[in-house]
Amino acid sequence: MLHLHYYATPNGQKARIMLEEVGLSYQLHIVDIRAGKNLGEDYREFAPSRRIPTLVDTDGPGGKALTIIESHVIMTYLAAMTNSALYPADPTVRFEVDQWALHGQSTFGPTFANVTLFETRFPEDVPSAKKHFGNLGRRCLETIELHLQGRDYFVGDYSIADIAHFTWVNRMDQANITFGDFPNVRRWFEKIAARPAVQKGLKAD
Ligand SMILES: N[C@@H](CCC(=O)N[C@@H](CS)C(=O)NCC(=O)O)C(=O)O
Repeated sequence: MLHLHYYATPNGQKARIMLEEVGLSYQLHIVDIRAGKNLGEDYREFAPSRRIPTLVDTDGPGGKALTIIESHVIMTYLAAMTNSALYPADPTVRFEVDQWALHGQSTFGPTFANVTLFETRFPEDVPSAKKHFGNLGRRCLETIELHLQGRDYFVGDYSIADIAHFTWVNRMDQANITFGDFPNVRRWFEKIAARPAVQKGLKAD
């Protein structure tokens, strides 16, 4: 049985969207990070980073329970379980998917997390941080706007590289950024947002 420890944030939603896309059944455990429920010893016992998402497969490889942190690894684990085309097996294509998936995970996502913090979360107004991260956020959007020119998805067909960016673009309003200058990003976003699995994977409960 798969257990997803989850809260409806961009990283949590990536794992849940992937579960919905591959069609495996799972039990959802809401970890209210706003109330610090992730910081208790009971959660640390199996989630060393004390963050969400965490996936527990009670029937992991060799019949042993396996715990996985990091949304990228959760997505690739689920793809491996199901031979999913969302993480293509062809080494060249996989290299490209990894490249863009990690751009989403380690460049785009953390930048947008910072833009959101300074734009709409922190009570203090810190103009220099807003300017710095706002510029970085726009650069990230310019990167994907150019890449998506003439493409439906990041690499060939829909893949985990798209999911890795989608959940952050979905929260762009919280970063006070609009689609205005980014028509390719809007077109790509709307196509993915229409997927039933994505709509289920974004849910809060
Ligand atoms: N790189 C990790 C990031 C996980 C992460 O930062 N999760 C956030 C929510 S989006 C969290 O649990 N924050 C609560 C905390 O750090 O206390 C992943 O992709 O899974």
